[in-house]
Amino acid sequence: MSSTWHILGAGSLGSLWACRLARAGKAVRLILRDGQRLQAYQQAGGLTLVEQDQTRRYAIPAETAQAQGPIHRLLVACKAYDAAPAIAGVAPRLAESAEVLLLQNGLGSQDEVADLVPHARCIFASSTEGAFREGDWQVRFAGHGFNWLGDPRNPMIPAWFDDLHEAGIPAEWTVDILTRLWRKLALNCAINPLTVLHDCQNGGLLGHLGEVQALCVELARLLRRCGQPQAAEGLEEEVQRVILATAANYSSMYQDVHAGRRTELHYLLGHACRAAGRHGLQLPQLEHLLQRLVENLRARGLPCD
Ligand code: NAD
Ligand code: KPL
Repeated sequence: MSSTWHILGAGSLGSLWACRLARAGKAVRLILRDGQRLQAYQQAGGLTLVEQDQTRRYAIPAETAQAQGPIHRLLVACKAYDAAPAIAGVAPRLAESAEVLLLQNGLGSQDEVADLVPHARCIFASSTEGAFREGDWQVRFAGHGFNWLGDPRNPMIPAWFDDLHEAGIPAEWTVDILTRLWRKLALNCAINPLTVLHDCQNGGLLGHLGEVQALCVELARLLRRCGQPQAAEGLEEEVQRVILATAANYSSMYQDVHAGRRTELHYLLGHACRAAGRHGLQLPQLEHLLQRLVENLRARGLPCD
């Protein structure tokens, strides 16, 4: 079986993973959107990683989804709303025993992907690392963090897991990946939409702690109803800790909105509200938050799904 890492989505996180794996001598191939992007990439001569004051270019080979050859190991690093359409483009190339690592934030996109490639093993990741694009094919490693990986259907650690340590990618295998993803989703639901609505940095929410607290109460009820009691434990305290620790930062949703980009709302607050609906749970604060956010995005001319 080939040990090449195919990377679908050469944006911020995909480039960060690609450069670190390539730097460690692992075989990496980027899968780019189309021939035009491939040509632009080839002209740039590779991906550039900026880390503190060090800048280095990696001439990682690239192709489009239409290239020939089986894919055994695929890292999907698109936004949550792009993951399923992107995987549909490479699905015919996925080998029978392929492993697909999904880096998307939130919940819902992982199941959309798994439904499209039932023969592949889908591994979910929850990442607290931070990276952003400084320009085309150039990414800055902005925040050290951690990656939890797991497969809700199979607790066996993948054979390639040590590649991550060798590449300096901090990661741990967990059998509770869904708990991790639900917890992060709850944190994002309690913080991100309010930063958009109040037009503030995370620390600005210290002036709206009543609203934050009411959301945390409902989110904890939802987590317990969804069979995630551990993810509900001490949620409000952690939300307050994150607000304080990231007081000077703008949330990822705030940054998306202010850059005129589509948000991942559907896989965050949208997912929470749909899950509540399925369980017949009334969560008026969360519902109202979703409604206000949708109106806000619509008024800005941004997609609200
Ligand atoms: P990004 O927008 O920087 O990169 C996504 C890339 O996927 C883009 O280059 C886009 O062109 C590409 N893409 C989309 N559809 C494609 C297709 N069909 N074929 C090939 N390429 C395609 O996004 P990102 O910031 O790297 O985020 C990726 C995921 O990781 C998101 O779910 C995000 O929430 C999560 N995440 C990001 C960070 C971070 O710091 N950037 C941290 C934690 C989690
Ligand atoms: O993950 C975040 C984000 O901005 O997306 C934090 C900092 C936790 C805020 O929800």
